[in-house]
Amino acid sequence: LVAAERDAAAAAAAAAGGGGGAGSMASDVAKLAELKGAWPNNIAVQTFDLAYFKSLQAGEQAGLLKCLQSGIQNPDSSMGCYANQPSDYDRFKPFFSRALARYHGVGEGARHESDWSLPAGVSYDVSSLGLGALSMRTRVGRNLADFPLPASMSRAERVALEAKMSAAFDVLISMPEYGGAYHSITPGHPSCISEAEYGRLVGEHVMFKDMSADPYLVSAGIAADWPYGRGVYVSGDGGFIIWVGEEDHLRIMCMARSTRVESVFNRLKVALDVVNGIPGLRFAFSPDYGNVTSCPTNLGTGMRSSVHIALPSLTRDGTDARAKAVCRPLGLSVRGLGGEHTPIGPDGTVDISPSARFCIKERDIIAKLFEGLSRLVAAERGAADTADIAATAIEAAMRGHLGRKKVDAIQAAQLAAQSAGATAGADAAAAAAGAGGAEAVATAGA
Ligand code: ADP
Ligand code: DAR
Repeated sequence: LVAAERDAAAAAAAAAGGGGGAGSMASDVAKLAELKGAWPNNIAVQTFDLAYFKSLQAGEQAGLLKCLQSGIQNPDSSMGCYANQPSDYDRFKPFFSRALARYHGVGEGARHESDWSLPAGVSYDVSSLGLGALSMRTRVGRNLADFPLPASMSRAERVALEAKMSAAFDVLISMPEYGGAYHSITPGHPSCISEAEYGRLVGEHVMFKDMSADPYLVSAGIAADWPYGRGVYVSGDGGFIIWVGEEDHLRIMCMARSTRVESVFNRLKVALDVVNGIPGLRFAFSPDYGNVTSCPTNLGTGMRSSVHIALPSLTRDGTDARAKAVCRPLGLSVRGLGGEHTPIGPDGTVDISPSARFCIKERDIIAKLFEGLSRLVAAERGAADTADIAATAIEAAMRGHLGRKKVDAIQAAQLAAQSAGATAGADAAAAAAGAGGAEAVATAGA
């Protein structure tokens, strides 16, 4: 079937006419047919329909394939596509409505509705979960209606958008409750910062990392012209931040250490109303899809609300695998300390946020985050107890087998190994106990 689809696809693309475009379209369409059998989790590849493609005029065919470049060039993609124009979700509705339904688990005709109004008197205070203040962040992606989306902007358009936003930031900077400054990384921009300053802001999670290192964004065209047209506005107190020129034209966010999950959410709503009211700014919005974003995963609210939380027991093996296994059924995503596609922190700190963005109300994202955290904290505590139980069982087995003096020697060896930075696991202890210890550990471990 794949071979037949590939041939039919190549014929269809070639029939699309045009010069090199037909060749590249033919190869894209053939590649999509080839990937379909091997990459079941690539939603764009699985949603691409040859009959629909053939029904489009050549220019539309090229436009649709442009949206799928990231998924074609990176088969391991989960979504595999990005909109290139604010109108693409309607322009290619037969494709995007199906891709959205698959990713977000909603009906193909689903319509998004926003609502930021938290229930009166509700506070999502993590101190009720036995936690102290956590680093919290709520961000929304927004795009200006009068520019192409980042995947199809020219350098001139990226620089023009930055200039338009620089003027908008002057309004914020003039307001005492905001103040702050804009920091550009566009060479020659009057507010251009040094490499060192850029690195510092990235390290503080205030500025976004180098997009030209992200293969998905590069393939989509979103990282093109890096670093032109990119920068960040930071309020005087550092808690209100607006990225310019990342995956969306704007990423508008509030960040703070707090025990109340809704703290950054509420502040963001107020600030967003101010930004929405700045003259000359008109945001891409669809009556069906809500706030228009580059990636279909962010469509609707464009919101990701996250906390950084240390999960030393669930990440005891140095990976986020167990944390992800707990979080997935809770509707939570796990990212690394530096955000998407980065490792977990050395102390097991991970970035936890609800996965849902589309056909969910903003207020419900916050509720999901708090509910998910309460279950995640219980799982972390359970894992800690299990770890203790395992350690206790191993120790008891060793004592029974080896006697107290020998076990004390083993624990001393473990502590020495830990302080030396070695992996002081049971096998290190067993090594210290000699052959008999290894058997005792193995028995207990079982
Ligand atoms: P986005 O959230 O915009 O999709 P990323 O996941 O890549 O993008 O995160 C962007 C930056 O925001 C990263 O530096 C990440 O560490 C930081 N970040 C995300 N959530 C938090 C948080 N709760 N506290 C501090 N920094 C955060
Ligand atoms: N690599 C893309 C990421 C999709 C979700 N993350 C975003 N939009 N930053 C994929 O399709 O897997």
